[in-house]
Amino acid sequence: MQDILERIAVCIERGKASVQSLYPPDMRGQEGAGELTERALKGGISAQEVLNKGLIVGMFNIGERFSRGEAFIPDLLIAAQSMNVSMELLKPNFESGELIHKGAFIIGTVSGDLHDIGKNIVKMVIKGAGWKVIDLGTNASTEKFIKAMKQEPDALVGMSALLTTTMLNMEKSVQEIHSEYPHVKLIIGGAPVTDDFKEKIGADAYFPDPNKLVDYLRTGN
Ligand code: B1M
Repeated sequence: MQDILERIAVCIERGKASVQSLYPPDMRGQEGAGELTERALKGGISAQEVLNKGLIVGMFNIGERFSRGEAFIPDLLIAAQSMNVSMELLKPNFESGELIHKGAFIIGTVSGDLHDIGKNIVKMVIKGAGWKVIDLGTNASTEKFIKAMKQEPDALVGMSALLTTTMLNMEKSVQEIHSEYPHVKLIIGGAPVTDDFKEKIGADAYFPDPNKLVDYLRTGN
């Protein structure tokens, strides 16, 4: 079964979404991320394990190759497409949560940032934990967050950033929102974000992964 998770990771890394995908040519006719994800779930591997040991590993690997100049933007894009195919299949396992909402959670990727895979995973897990999620998408400006907050005054607000450059926009959004709405809980995350950064910009909480965020939502600390 370990083997199937490794194969999923390779499919994500190489952008092999399904058996029909023509790319990459050396994998033509082989099962892709979609078929392998379905098979892993049917074989009893949990959605969480498929996510952590298959999808996220594949994405990490393509990111490393991109850093070394061995992969390029189109490679990242087809990896992201394959990831989305698998995530759609995992979704029902995460979102089978309760119908009564525990509260509202506004989430968006900050201004200037187009990365949404991590944000979408966080959204999926929080929804599964019984929260109503208002998704502002990517490139979400401070104004967009504030507009959503006016519609959901009791909501917690989550921001994701994947670029060191857009962390500066996150800082700006956190400070602008907190100066006008000091009571609103602002939660931040994303690969380059740290606890020190949270302290520096005055956000209320930082979580490296959605599960820790869900613990916080459940327990309040
Ligand atoms: Co880009 N990219 N990218 N990219 N990309 C990174 C982030 C990079 C690290 C790659 C690299 O150099 N190794 C690098 C950033 C370097 C830096 O800033 N220091 C980078 C760059 C440079 C860029 C461009 C500038 C490239 C260019 O144009 N020259 C460009 C920027 C575009 C823009 O945003 N304005 C760009 C573009 C893209 C694509 C569009 C091609 C594509 C995104 C597609 C999409 O998202 N729909 C893409 C991708 C796929 C990546 C990598 C390979 C993968 C990102 C990802 O999805 N990771 C990435 C390299 C990497 O991360 N290894 C890279 C998987 C995801 C599950 O993890 O998002 O961290 P993550 O989310 C995690 C946690 O962080 C946490 O939970 C998630 C699940 O565990 N989390 C939260 C996230 N948000 C949270 C919020 C919370 C709590 C937890 O509370 C609210």
